[in-house]
Amino acid sequence: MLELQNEIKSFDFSFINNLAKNKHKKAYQGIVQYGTAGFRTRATSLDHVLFRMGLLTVLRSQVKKATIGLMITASHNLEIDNGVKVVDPNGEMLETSWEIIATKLANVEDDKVISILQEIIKEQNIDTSLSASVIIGRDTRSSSLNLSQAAVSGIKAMNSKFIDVGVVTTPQLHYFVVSMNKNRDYGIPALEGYYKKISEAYKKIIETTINNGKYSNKVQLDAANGVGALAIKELKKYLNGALNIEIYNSGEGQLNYMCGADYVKQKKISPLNIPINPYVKCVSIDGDADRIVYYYIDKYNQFHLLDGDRIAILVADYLKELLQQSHLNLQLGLVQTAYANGNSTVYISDTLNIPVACVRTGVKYLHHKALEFDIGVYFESNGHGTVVFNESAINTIYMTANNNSLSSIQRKAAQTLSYVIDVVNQTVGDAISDMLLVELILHAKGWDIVTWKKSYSDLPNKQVKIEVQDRNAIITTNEERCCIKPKELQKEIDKIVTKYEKGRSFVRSSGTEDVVRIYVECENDSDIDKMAAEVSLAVYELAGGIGIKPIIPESNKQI
Ligand code: 16G
Ligand code: ZN
Repeated sequence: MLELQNEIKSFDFSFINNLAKNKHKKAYQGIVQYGTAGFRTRATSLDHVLFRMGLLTVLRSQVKKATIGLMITASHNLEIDNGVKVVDPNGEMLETSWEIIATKLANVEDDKVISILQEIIKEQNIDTSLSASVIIGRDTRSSSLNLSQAAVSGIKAMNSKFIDVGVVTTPQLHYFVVSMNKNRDYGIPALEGYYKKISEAYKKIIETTINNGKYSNKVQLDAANGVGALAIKELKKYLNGALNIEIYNSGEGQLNYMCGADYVKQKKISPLNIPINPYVKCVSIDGDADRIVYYYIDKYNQFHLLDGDRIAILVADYLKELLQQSHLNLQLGLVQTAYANGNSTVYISDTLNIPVACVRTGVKYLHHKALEFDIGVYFESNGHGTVVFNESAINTIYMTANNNSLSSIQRKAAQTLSYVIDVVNQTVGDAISDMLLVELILHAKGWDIVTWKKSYSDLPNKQVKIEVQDRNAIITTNEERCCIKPKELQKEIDKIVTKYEKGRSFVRSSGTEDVVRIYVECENDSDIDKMAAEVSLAVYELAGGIGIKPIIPESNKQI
């Protein structure tokens, strides 16, 4: 069980000042920005940022009168990078107005740290005599331990209580924050509580549904040489063979290097070190285990990706089925971003008849939108996503499951839904719990991975990035689907897309790298490279591209 260390006292600003100017002084003079996934940059530039985030989370905890989380990870980035994100009391990402505060505090000179802290206290009207608590976790990067110590140094300097949970996945840290704040209604705030909750619910569903088809419970899992490998090894102990997970890239190689969910999704190829046999179900998760994609190769050695869009559809379709069987009138909805494949959106709205919303990139936007439904499924196509159930949906499901006056079919479907609630990590996308969710659905449907893939075909698509002088030169609207600055760029994009059947393209500045990202999709595979190059060239010329100028290939040639 987690235990809080360090008792609250009043702040000693001169002590904090001393730490800021000496032990945790700025080693990096560039600007760091709290982006979609917190601060993320070279690990060597982050010590002062972590110290200051330790200070800040204590204030945040006092404002929210709740436990706040601090996760040290750079997710799918290579080992050389690191990062930190703050987790708000309900497991959400830090509130936007505090991202600005965090950025300010992270960037001021060492001797200004105290005055900024005092400014925050005053502006936010913080009662600094209140008790505070912070939960801090880290991924397996070699830089993560020192960085977590810098954060602890900040937390201790503010005399706050804290729990250092050590090496955990990002979703586990979110789970801890929520279970600490919800008085255990959500789950027991310990790793054992996490594993038990998801594995027991999973086993219950598997036991009560019959695999009457092609389903195989074998999964080859690429753990990106990250923390997910440790977590899956642990999970296996709780699953007792209910799922046969073979783990690859479990830490012997370099973190996220030619492996992991992001690599597989972007390159559309298998990762290093995973046995390639036709039709074997494979899974890649990312370095902090909050993203997941499925894939297989066919007998012609062709690679087939089942990304976040497919997972969302599989999950939403299954939930709809259970809602129908249990006669529950709950509003189910799905949330995507502009990156979702056009055919997936058409399939959801036209074939599944499930309302689908589009929001801008970044988990917080998807999560927030999904909360508008009784049951909201959200996934980015990169494999980050989950399902959120509102309180009244949860109560209705439990009541139906236990209502003996209803038919056994109705009750059983509601019972299954109640187990699904426990398999899902509602606090944030969780590769491990998402895998269990996918597996239990495939099991219930009796599907192999090929059958799953057959429901619809993706439009050919491509993502590229262009380095620009200033990524803020690109401003978008309409959930990133339309570029309003530079002014002429959208007109150019519109001209290009009309040349291609089912053509669609958008550009946006990255929230995690100094680049502009470009997405293109169209009907014909042979057009995709050309289309991507044309949009890239337009971005390069109109948005201040640097480096090598994109070349438009003749049809069918690679860029
Ligand atoms: C971050 C986001 C992810 C988004 C990605 C986009 C969170 C926790 N993570 O990893 O949702 O897809 O950024 O990156 O919000 P980009 O802005 O560089 O394209
Ligand atoms: Zn991640």
